[in-house]
Amino acid sequence: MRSGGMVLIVALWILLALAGTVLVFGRSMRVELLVSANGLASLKAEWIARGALQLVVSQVDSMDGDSILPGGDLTWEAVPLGEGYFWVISRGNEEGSGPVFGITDESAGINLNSATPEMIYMLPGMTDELAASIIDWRSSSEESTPGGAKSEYYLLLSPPYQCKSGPLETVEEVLLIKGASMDILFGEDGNRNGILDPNENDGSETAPPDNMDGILDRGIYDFVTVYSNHANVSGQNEDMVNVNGSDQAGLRELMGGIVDSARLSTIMNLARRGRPFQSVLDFYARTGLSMDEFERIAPNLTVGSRGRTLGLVNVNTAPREVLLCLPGLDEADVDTLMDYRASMDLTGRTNISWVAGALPLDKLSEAGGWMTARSYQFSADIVAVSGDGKAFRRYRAVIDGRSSPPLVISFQDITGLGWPLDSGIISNLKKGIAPGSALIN
Ligand SMILES: [Ca+2]
Ligand SMILES: [Ca+2]
Ligand SMILES: [Ca+2]
Repeated sequence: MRSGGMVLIVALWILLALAGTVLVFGRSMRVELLVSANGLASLKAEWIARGALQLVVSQVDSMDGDSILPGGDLTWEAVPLGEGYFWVISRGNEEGSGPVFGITDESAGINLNSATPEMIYMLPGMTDELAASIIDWRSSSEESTPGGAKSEYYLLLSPPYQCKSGPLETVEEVLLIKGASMDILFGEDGNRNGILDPNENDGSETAPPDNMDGILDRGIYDFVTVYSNHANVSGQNEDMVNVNGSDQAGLRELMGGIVDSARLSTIMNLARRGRPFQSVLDFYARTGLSMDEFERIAPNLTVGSRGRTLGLVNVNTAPREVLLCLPGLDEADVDTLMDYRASMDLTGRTNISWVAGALPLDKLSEAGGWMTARSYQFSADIVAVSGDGKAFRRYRAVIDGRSSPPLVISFQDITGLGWPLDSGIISNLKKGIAPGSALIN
C-alpha cells in the first residue's frame, strides 16, 4: 500500500514537472494548451484508478474468505467516478465471450511457489524444461534438477544474473527463468485482456505472433499465481477442531451433537486409526461420514499443522485448466466437479463439503490437500479513463485480505500495453458520449 502510494506520488510529480516544462518551452500557444490539457486528463485518469483501487480494497475487506461476489448491485464495468470512468477486467472469462468484469481470485490459480513439478507440468503449453527450471529458480538448493538450471546457467547469459533461489514475487518473473518465453507466459493475448484483438489473429503481421485460427490461445498467465496464501488467517472460526490432535474431546463433542452414541464410537474409532489426515476431505473419505454429517461439521474442522497453507486452489473459482493440474484428477473427475459446481449457488459457499459429493473417495484423499473453498488474495486489473477520453491508465493491483484493512501487495502500471477495451469507448468519450453506465452501491 505504502509503496503503491509512493509510486503514485512520484508519477504525479513527474506529470506536474512535464506539464511545467512544456509551459516554459512550448513552441506555440496551441501545443502548450494541448499538452497541458492532456496532462490534466492523465492526472484525472490516475486519480480515478486510485479511487477504483480503494473500492476494490473495501470490497476485499468485506469478503472474509468468500471468493464469490454477491450478485446484484455491484458491477465493475464503466463505473462513473470523479470526472471519468473505470473498469475492472477479470481473468475469469470463457473463450470468445468478450471481456468479463470483476476482481480475480488468486486462489483460482496454481501457485508457482508451492506447486509440485508434476502440477506445474500439467499447465497448458508448459514444457519439461520450464517446469524443472521454475522448481530450481525458487529452490534454495545448490543443485539443479534434470532439465533445470541454477546460477551456473544464468551467469553465462548477457547480461548475467544469479538464480533467485527463493520464491517468485511476481508472475512476470517467470520470464527470467530458463525455458520461458512470452509465448508460454501470455500466449496470443499480448495485451492481457482475455479477448482476441485484431493483432492477435493476424499471424506475424503485427506482434504478438499468433496462429490466425480465430481463437485466443492462452498462456499460463491466466492460470497461475504467486500470491495465494492461507497462512495466519485471522477471523477464522475460533473453536476449530483439529482432527489430527492428540486430544479428541473436541471432535467427540462436535460429532456427538449430530449422531447417536453407537455411530459416534464407530466414527471416533475410524478417526483414531486413520490419523494423520492430510485434509478435511481426506478425513471425510476415510471416516465414512455421510455427506450430511460432513456438511454440518466441515467448517469447524482443521488438520492442524498437516494442512498446506501456500497455494491452495479454490474449487469454487478455479478454471478447468487449473483443476486438471491437481494430483490424481483426470478429465472425467474435473468434468464431474465442474458439473456439480455449475448446478450450485456458490455465493457464500465457503464450506468445502460439496466437493465430497463430486469425487471418488480415493481422489478426495489425494487431491483434497490442495483444495480450499476460501480465498484471501485477489487481483484487480483496473482501467481508468478521463471523461473526455484524452487519457487512460491501467494498473494491476494485488490485494491481500488476511488483515483488515487489506494490504495492497502489488500495484503495477500496465498502461503501456495499450487501451484494452473497445476502441469505440474512447472515440465516443471524445464526442461527449458516455459509455454504457453502471452505478456502484
Ligand atoms: Ca487480447
Ligand atoms: Ca499477430
Ligand atoms: Ca489463435
